[in-house]
Amino acid sequence: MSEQNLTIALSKGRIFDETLPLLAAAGIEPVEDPEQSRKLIIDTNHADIRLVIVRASDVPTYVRYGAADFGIAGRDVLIENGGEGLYQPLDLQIAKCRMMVAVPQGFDYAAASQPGCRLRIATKYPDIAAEHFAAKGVHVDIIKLYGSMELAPLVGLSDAIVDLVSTGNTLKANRLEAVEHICDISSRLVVNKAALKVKHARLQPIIEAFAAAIGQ
Ligand code: PRT
Ligand code: MG
Repeated sequence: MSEQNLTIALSKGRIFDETLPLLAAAGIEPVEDPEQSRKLIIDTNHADIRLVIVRASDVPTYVRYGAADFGIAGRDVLIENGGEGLYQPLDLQIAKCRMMVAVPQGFDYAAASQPGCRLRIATKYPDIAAEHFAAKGVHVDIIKLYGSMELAPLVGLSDAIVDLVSTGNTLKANRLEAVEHICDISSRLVVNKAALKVKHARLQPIIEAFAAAIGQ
């Protein structure tokens, strides 16, 4: 009986907000708003479906180990922290943004990023950054940060940053400009592979409702 309960891993904020309409399309409604509650386990209108609220970058871990049956994670997190071992049936087209290189306004990035040049890059995404610059033949010293990347070039920690940009307001407020597009990012449905088999009858209608809600 109990193995037919469902646990869904979500992060607070934009992913939670943009997931609500998809959950609603599958008939699932959280009984509490995680922004208002300190609870990390949120019940839903179904006695056997619950949400667990975790850090965005921890969603794949909860799902991989089966602590959650499925979750929603940004492509940035899946590339950088690993989507291996997870079934990824749908790109949900939510929490969309772009992975960009940004520099202080006026910095001559074209000259500084010629093949053979060396740049200091601050980022939360060292693997994505390393791969991008390796493909350009630019040498990089990568400085791993956990947040507020925009500060690094302003105080001389790095020449440039690799970070997510959506409106561009954060860059603008810090007198930075995006100079290169690395890739588009959106969030994906990630499902535990064992759960997909054992709980197929429960999971399949939810996956189908999500797909229908995004027009796929
Ligand atoms: O915040 P926390 O450190 O807990 O974790 P997180 O930043 O990984 O989580 P969260 O909830 O902020 O983001 C979850 C997911 O949303 C990310 O993994 C991305 O896939 C996606 N997403 C979409 C974004 C953005 N847009 C975004 N704009 N994640 C972060 N940002 C940040 C960006 O890093 C920058 O600091 O917002 C700032 C830029 O925004 P604009 O609108 O000023 O350009
Ligand atoms: Mg954040």
